[in-house]
Amino acid sequence: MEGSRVMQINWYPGHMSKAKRLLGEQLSRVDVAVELCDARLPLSSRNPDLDKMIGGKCRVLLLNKADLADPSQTKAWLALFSSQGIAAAAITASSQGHDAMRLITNAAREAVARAEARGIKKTVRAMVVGVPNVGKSTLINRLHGGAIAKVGEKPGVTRANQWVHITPYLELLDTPGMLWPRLNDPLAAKRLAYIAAIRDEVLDVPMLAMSLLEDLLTVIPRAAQERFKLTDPSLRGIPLLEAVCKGRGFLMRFGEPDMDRACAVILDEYRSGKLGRITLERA
Ligand SMILES: Nc1nc2c(ncn2[C@@H]2O[C@H](COP(=O)(O)OP(=O)(O)OP(=O)(O)O)[C@@H](O)[C@H]2O)c(=O)[nH]1
Ligand SMILES: [Mg+2]
Repeated sequence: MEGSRVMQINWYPGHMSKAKRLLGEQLSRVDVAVELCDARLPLSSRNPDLDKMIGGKCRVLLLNKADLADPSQTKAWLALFSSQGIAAAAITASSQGHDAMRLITNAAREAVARAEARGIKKTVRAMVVGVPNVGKSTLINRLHGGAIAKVGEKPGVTRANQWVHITPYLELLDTPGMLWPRLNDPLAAKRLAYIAAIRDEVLDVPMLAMSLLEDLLTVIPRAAQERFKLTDPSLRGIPLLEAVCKGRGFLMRFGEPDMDRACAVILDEYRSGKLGRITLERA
């Protein structure tokens, strides 16, 4: 561990390239593309290629996990997307789905009307895409009204495409989470790791936790100092982690700091919202 600046993310996602090929194929067959991003990272958790891949198709953007993001920042992001002509809404898929449903229905309105003009009652097909762990399957379960798609707090839970009937006239396609060339951007990659869009197993966890805590000390200094019982806000690197161990009592048998425990707690408490509602990217 030499400091967050040199953190390497070794990420060889075997099923990702297959997912990308399937995404392209499926996009040509659906009426609407539903893009989920994480409301805490509205920039880094979006796919820069999706515009190209979707072409002229209807699309909606859902900023999920809004319950974990700063509401005023979410509002600012929505205003920005609206000014760019993107139909977007902030949602908390784990507790409600009607805003998502409204947006999807709206996006499909023209296709439905065209079919109706030909005397056909159309079944709208929409595909749900986004980075791993953003809540795609959770949203589908919410709209379906039951646990039809597997969800989990780790990335890479959904391994294959799955069509789910929401109503007789709406079907949603659940897809495996995709990481895209964002990983070429080390800052975006690091932030995606903070929100567990990248598996911890392929990461240098101590480096990641240290870097997250350093970022939190910049974004929410008081809350972070309080939560981790830090008395010297200028600490960085290993001494910072040691201070967390001391402050929170993460000590081993002979009093040495339990660094692994401190790292796990830093990541877990940020991810579960215990430090408050924090948006890491400003609109
Ligand atoms: N706090 C919060 N947690 C959520 C929300 N939506 C989903 N989650 C949680 O996020 C985790 C990932 O959810 P999934 O639905 O499996 O995510 P996914 O996008 O399908 O992930 P992959 O299939 O791995 O690509 C689960 O632990 C969910 O409970 C939300 O709106 N708020
Ligand atoms: Mg899934």
